[in-house]
Amino acid sequence: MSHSSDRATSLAIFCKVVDNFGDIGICWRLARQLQREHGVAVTLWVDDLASFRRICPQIDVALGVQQAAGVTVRHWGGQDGSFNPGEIADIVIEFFACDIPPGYIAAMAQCQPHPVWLNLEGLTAEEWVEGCHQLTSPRHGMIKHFFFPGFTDKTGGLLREAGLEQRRRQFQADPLAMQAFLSQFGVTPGEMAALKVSLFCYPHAPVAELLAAWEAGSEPIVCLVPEGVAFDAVSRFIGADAVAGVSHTQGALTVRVLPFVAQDDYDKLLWVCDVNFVRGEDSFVRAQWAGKPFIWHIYPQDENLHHVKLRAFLQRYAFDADGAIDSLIEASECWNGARVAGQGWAPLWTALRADMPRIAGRAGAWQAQMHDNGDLAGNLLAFARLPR
Ligand code: TRH
Repeated sequence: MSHSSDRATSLAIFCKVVDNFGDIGICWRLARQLQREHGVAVTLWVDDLASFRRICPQIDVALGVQQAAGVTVRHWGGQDGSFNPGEIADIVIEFFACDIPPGYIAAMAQCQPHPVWLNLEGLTAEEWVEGCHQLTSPRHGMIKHFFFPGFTDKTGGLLREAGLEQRRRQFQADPLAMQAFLSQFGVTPGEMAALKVSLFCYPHAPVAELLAAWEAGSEPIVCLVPEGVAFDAVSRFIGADAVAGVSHTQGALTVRVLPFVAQDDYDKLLWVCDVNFVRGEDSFVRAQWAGKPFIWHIYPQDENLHHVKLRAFLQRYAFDADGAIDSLIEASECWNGARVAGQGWAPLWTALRADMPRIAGRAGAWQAQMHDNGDLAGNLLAFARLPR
C-alpha cells in the first residue's frame, strides 16, 4: 500500500458483472476517468472479461492481467488467494455491494492506516439516498462507507468526464463527422435526413407496437438498433434475423441493425440521433449528457420497485416552467409497463414528437442543473481523501 503525505495514489475497483453491460460499463468509465483526470493508479478487478470486451474491444479475454487506457485490468476469477498489505490499494471500491475477496479484506485490515473502503451503490432519484449517502458501517475492524451517485448536491452526482460537453458540441456542429460516423453503419444520405432514433431497451419493451406506429406514420424515421437488442421484435419487422448490417424499410420506417459498438462510439450514436431510447444506468446517464429527448427503460425489479424509481426520476426531470411534460411522462410510463397505453402507441408518439422542442429545452436546463453537483469521480475522490 503506497501512502503519499496528503494524496491517495492507488485505487482498486471490484466489479462483478451481474447482468448485461451496465456493471462493467460504469466501472470502466469510472476507472478511466480516475486515471486520466486525477492521475490515480487504478486496478479494475472484473469477473467477466467477455462482457467487458463487448464495450471495449481491446480487452483480451485470455489474460489474467492487462493494461487498457492506463488502467490495470485484472481478471477476478472468483478464486480467493492471499494478498499482502503491499498489494492493497489506498482506496478500495466495491461496486454494487459485490463481496471482495476475503484474502483481500484480511490484507486491508493489516494495513496502517486502513485503506478507504467504499461501496459504490446504484443510481436512483429517490429522496432516501440523500440520507444514506456517505453512511458508514464497521466491518472487520475497518469502516466501510456507502457512496451513492445521484441527482442532487447531497449525493455523489453523476459520472461525467471533463471536456465531455465540449466534445459533444464539436461533434454535433460537424455534419461531416456525423455523416462519416453514420455511414460506417451503412446509413444512407437519405436516411440521415430522416428523424434518427437509437433503440436500446430490455426484451419486454413494447417495441413491436412502437415500430408499427412509426411504420404507419407520415414522418420518415430511421431506427438504429444495436445487435441483440429487442431481437424478436426487430427480426419480425425485418423479416430475418436481426444481425448487424441488416436493414429493412416499410412504410415510413427504416430499421437498421448496428454492431454493438465500443463505449465511446455509443456516446456518438446518442449525440447523432434526434431521440434516444436507453436503459439501465449507464446509457441512461449518457442520454442525459447527449442533451436530446430520451425515453428510459429502467432495469426491472421485484414488486415493480422500478416503477417507483422511474416516477422518482420523472418527478425531477419531466417538469419545466410550464409544468409537467405530460407526453414524456405518459410515454415513459407506458414504455415501462407502469401505465397502459389505452389508445396504442400512435397517439403517444404523436404527442411526444410534438413536444420534442420543449423536451430538448428541458434537457439543456437539466444538464446545467446536474453540472452544479460536480461529477461522481471527482466527488468520490474528494470524499476518499478527506482526513479521517
Ligand atoms: O446493459 P444494461 O442493461 O446494464 C444494467 C444496468 O446497469 C442496471 O442498472 C444493472 O442493475 C444491470 O445492468 C445489472 O444497461 P446500461 O447500464 O445502459 O449499460 C450498457 C453499457 O453498454 C453502457 O456502458 C453503454 C454500453 N454500450 C456500448 O458500449 N455499446 C453499445 O452498442 C451499446 C448499446 C451499449
